[in-house]
Amino acid sequence: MASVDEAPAVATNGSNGVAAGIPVENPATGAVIATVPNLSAAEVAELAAKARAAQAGWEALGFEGRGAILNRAQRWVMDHADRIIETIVSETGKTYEDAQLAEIAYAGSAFGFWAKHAPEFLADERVRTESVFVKGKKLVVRYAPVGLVGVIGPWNFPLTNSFGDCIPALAAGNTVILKPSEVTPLTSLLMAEGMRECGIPEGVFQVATGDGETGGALVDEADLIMFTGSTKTGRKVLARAAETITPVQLELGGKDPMIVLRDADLERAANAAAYYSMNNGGQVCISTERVYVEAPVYDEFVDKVTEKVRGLRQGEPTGFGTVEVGAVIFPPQLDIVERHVADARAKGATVLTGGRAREGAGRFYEPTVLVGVDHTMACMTEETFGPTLPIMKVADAEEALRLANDSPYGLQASLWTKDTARGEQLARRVEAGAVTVNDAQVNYAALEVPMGGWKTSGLGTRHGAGGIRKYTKQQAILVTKLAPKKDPHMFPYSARKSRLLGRALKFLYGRGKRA
Ligand code: TXE
Repeated sequence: MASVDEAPAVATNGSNGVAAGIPVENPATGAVIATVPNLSAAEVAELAAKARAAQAGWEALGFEGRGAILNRAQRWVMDHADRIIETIVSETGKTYEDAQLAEIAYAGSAFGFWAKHAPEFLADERVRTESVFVKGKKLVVRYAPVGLVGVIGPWNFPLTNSFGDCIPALAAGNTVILKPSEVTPLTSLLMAEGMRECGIPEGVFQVATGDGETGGALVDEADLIMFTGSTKTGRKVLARAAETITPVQLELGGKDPMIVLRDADLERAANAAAYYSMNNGGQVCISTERVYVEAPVYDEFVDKVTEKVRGLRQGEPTGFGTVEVGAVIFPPQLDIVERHVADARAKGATVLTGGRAREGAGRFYEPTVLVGVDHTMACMTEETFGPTLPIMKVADAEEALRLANDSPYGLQASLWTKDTARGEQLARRVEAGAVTVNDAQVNYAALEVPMGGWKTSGLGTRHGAGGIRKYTKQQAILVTKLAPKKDPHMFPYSARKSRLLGRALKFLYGRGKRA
């Protein structure tokens, strides 16, 4: 298990002396706050051996035994919420509110949800077959844990997106190695401490701090990989997993469109546009990244949004209520945001507010509203993942839908209209894994419904029954109790038996009605 050296930061060698440590920075101040080991492939293999040794015992605890530990962890998160929030804020520079609402609330609810629903989602299923050849036999489908799950996480939500995916994997009876982003490893290490305090057996949950190579080594060791991050790295993970035929689940980038129709509640839509594009500094996989507004309400909507975004406070978060928009977590992300805004400006877009990096300590980009944009601009087609909101005027809903679907991504989308029945119909024409009407992002809190991307936004889903079954192998069990010494289809073959079977098949399926 990796551990953390608190500041003063010094290079920390992995136990094999293979790789140097990774400094962890507070993006809101620029200060280095800790250094964590950069685990080598050999060290990841050691963790994997420990995990494999622990798996059978963990599985044998059953849903009840595992659920008891997960429920204890739920209480632990609530009891230590302040410390967890401080840790998240220190390594991300996000606001206290972003850490509380999107991370503490999520972890709290997820521990309870999976402890409660794992037994139901993974219960043995008795199956009745339509096949006359198998009638009378007992058929059972069961869900067995895959064994060792490797979770590779990003930096935008160190608790929700990295640790959150470990919870259902553990509930299903797997052991887990979490490879957090090298940018934000401290929250995962804190959660490992919490899980130990809650009585999780040695080796069941481990954290492998390190960079992309550590992640690659985990792909080689695990029985299944749950990856959240960029589409580019997701492709690399898939390719590497192909070497060992390891299944991979991917939650990748997005370019979520917001479609504002002429009959929308403009005040609510404008508040939502400001919030869902700027919360977490716009570093949300399901952030509102582009807006299409029907011409008759375009000017009013733009005015409202611009006024709201202009009023947002930004800077180092020092407590609840201090700022609305925090730091840019990942250093190269600032370059991407700057490139998208510069590209838009060069092609004729107008910046109504923001439009530059903030000067002074820390890494910040001003909350930005862009208009006069179109699909020749990167800000409308590539994931920006920053506090920017490009707004485009469209003639009607048809044009908005066409442009919304003109993207390699398909994670989420939102539609804004008072005619909710029409909104629901239009939602079905959007190519995205989730579509919200008069809302955005909050579907993530409904752990009952699947969350996952279409197109290049991902493979598989989290949440819902599928969100835990993906961590299992299905096994079909057939049991024959009463049977003759020999079934009619067994050897020897005879022309008479085959003629009879032919007639029986014609009777059964000849008119297509019994299919
Ligand atoms: O992600 P990476 P980055 C998007 C966002 C951002 C971009 C890049 O657009 O600009 O991704 O972010 C590990 N084998 N999102 O560079 O590289 C890495 O160490 C195995 C969307 O941080 O995908 C980290 O733990 N693992 C997103 C994790 O992969 C490897 C959230 C993610 O890193 C690896 C964050 C390799 N070869 C960014 N290389 C979302 N969907 O929410 C790196 N890693």
